[in-house]
Amino acid sequence: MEITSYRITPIAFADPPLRAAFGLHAPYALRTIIEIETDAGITGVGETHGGAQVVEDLEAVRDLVIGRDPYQLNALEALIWPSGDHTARTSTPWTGALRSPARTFGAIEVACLDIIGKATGRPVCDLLGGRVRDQVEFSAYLFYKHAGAGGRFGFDMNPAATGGWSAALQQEALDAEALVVQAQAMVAAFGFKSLKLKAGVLPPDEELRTIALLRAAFGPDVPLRLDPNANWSLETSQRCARQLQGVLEYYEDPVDGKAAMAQLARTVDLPLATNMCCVSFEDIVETFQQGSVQIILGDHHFWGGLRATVELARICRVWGIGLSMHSNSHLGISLAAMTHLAAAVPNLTYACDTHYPWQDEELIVGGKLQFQDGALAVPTTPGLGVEIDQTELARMHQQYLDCGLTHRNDEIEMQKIEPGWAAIRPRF
Ligand code: GKR
Ligand code: MG
Repeated sequence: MEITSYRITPIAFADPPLRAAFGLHAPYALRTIIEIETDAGITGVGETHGGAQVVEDLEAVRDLVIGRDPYQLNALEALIWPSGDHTARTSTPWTGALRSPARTFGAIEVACLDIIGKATGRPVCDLLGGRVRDQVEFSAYLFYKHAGAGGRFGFDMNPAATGGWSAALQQEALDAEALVVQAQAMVAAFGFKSLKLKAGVLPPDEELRTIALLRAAFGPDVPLRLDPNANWSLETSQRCARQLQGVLEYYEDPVDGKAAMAQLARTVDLPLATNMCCVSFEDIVETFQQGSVQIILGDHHFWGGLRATVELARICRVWGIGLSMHSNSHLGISLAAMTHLAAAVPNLTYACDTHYPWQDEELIVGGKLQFQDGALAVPTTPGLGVEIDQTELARMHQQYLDCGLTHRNDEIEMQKIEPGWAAIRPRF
């Protein structure tokens, strides 16, 4: 089989004004869609991070992809990997310094696995060794936020006119009480059984109060996670840990960097997790030797694809490190890939992160994937099990062109509502 066409389409979709350590989400989130066609008439799809640099990286390997056999992933990886600068890392504040060839190859690999699955009549999880579970559990991802749901019309909608999750999607949530209302709406709509709070936004005591109210509202059987995205000093992290001990399932990236996380690990009795200080295979030795974390949030979008993340899982298993899954704003192609991956990794025992409930738009045929009791059923159809609605893809591409955003910059967005705001870390 031979790859005959390679299409890269940048898209934008409405994203609510969510807050994190880095500032404020823009009214649109950016992603990139990959479509690979073969001479067998089979097309595979993939989804990855968005923006001009991502598109440029994917376009740079066009000649390496065209004419290749999609089954020969090792050869393709060996070609793509050295094509990028090995020492230069693409740095995003929310995930740390990433290897851009890993991201580029990962996106192409997913599309190739979709092709192989369709050609062999097998779901992608079967190509990763087969499912160990039929349902993949996801966690509620809670954000402090401003009013509105993003996009052009988000700020004009009236929350009182809609109900349930649609209202919560619009509603401001800038204190502990409002966050609990958001959590209740999300759990009622999607059935999630664990909760993650995006922290590093409000003064730490308010975030601790939020955790206390969540615990009171949901009880001790609902695991809670807290992620300040390295916006707390070591002292703040230690002080807060004393109150979070016995309450959190894990404490995600309170401080910045492997060394500070290791120092924290020595003084607190809470499992530490990361998607910031260990984001590539090159980080593993130092992270594990220093004892910086007990859990890694894997993500096939930057670890180098689905197969690479399966390899990461085995390394974690050998070292006794737990595995969870990271997410950024994304649509259904990514969610389908995450679900196949989670289905095939025995030691992915934590409910996966997903931003998906925050996205109202979708470009897969049939509309949004549906959670049942906080979980997604692992697809049984060939490939990823999702197809692109070309009309929606074209619309979201136009939205990308019209919105004028070429990369995510939460600091600039924050300055629009708070002039002079700077993304200083640690803030607290
Ligand atoms: O979307 O603001 C956000 C999150 O903070 C995201 O950028 C992070 O990558 O979800 C993330 C995390 O650190 O877990
Ligand atoms: Mg995180």
